[in-house]
Amino acid sequence: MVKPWLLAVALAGMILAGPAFGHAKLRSTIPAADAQLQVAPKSLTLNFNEDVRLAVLTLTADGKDIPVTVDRSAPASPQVTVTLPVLAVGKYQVRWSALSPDDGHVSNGTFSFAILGPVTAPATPVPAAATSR
Ligand SMILES: [Cu+2]
Repeated sequence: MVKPWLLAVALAGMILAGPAFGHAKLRSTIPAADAQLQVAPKSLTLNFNEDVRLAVLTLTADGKDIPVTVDRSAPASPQVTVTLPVLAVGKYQVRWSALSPDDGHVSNGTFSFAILGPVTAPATPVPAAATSR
């Protein structure tokens, strides 16, 4: 007779061993989901639990699509970063879809973040040589 706790341990072990069989899971993002930002982010980073190829990434603000370029030829990686255009104050929704090259599975999800402002132009560091006194 198998003791219930032993079964639970065995199940937990199977779940922990899961990544080899599972779909790519989004672990974290920069900016984080539901972040309230003072400054517009210049890029968006998605961290997954395994190598992925980003298939789709759409950014919408108030129902309007913000064009974002996804490099689909980039090598599979657990971390994917896309460059963002200059973003205004507002609420943004990110919709992503990622392919796991290992098993061909696609996972997807959405998250949002907000830029509260004030939004200044992207801070471009002044080249040291250009500052004259
Ligand atoms: Cu899978």
